[in-house]
Amino acid sequence: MIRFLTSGESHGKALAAIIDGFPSNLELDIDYINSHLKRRMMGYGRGGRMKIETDEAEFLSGVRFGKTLGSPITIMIENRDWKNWTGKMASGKTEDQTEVEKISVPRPGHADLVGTQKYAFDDIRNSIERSSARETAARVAACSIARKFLEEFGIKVGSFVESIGGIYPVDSFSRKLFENDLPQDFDAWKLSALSDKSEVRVLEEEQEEKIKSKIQTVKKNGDTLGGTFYAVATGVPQGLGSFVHYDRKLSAEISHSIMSINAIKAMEIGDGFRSAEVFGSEFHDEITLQENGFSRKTNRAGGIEGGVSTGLPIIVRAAMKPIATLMSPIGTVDLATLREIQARRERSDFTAVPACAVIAESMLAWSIAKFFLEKFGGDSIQETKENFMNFKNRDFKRTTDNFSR
Ligand code: EPS
Repeated sequence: MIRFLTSGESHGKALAAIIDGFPSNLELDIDYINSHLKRRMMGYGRGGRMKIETDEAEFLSGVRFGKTLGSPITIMIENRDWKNWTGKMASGKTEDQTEVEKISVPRPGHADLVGTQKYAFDDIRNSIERSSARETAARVAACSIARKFLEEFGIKVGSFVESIGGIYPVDSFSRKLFENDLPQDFDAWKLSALSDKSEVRVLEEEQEEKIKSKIQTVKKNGDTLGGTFYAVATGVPQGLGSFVHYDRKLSAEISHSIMSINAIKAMEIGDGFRSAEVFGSEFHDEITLQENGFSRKTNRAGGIEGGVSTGLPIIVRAAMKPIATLMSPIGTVDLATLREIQARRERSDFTAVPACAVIAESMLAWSIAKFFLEKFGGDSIQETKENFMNFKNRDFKRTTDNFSR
């Protein structure tokens, strides 16, 4: 079983991740991880922090001469902003601690108040630091290993932004995904390559311009925007996950991963919400026979039936709420004076939907890798490959042999 933990505060010295359970001999270099960290930092509408950070990962353990050892992998990412925060984020009992201004005004929509109530803090800064989406840099680094692992089996993960601030594309690409109306050579990387070209990671130029101008207005007004995006995985074999238990359903595993991302308020798999409105005959994907296996005419199920992958692309859509830090703040209560006042202003992003889509790709890769390794196992990548090929070569025959014709 693979697992990972992250640690680190937003303005602390560094972020770290410990990743455990990947087989040995997986080729892994730091540039690969850094390339995904870079994608997470992009996006029109980010705040001043992104000018300070140029995230670079470093291996502290688990990798030797460019290959995994099978032992826990530790990755560290330094916070370049730390040098500006050493006093305010000191771990020792420093004498000037009393001079550090304590925050007593919680921002609505952030973890400020709930965190302060929960952990009995006397300074909201203590909540802000770990609840910040800065933590997702460590996740993207950790999940890059899952991504690289999946690549070995032809599984590709990508994403695109569907909307920001309610501005949707004219031509919905998601319909093409659901109707299986895709070019023969379609894969998730091609989708990401297209969206990565856009500063807001959308697929339409005209939509990009409209979104950028809305972000500019929002900046002027001291407001923020959320949005929706898709994360897609192609090349996933049939048979990952199971219907036998709630925690073995691939859909449940993926939902957990996506809903764990900061500021995500909703998600669906395939054409999930629309499924509630249409006839069964309009929704369910007809089964077809292909040369060496089964397929589906359409993919409204988003690649998962009964908690098990069907072999078609896995399609996830999620909604991110607007950033909770507002330059034109809304009402809150000062915990020190118990007066109702306006929330604090704090440096932040105006929108982070493009980055969030990259984080969702990463978490999707993690969930798929987790269930893939559960099915195929292996202590070394060679062993995993043997197990996988054995399954793949016999997949169709195994099913059909059981039926007499
Ligand atoms: C964040 C606030 C901003 C963001 C940060 C998430 O940081 P700061 O408070 O330092 O200006 O830039 O995101 C990142 C640092 C990052 O790497 O994504 C928040 O409050 O969640």
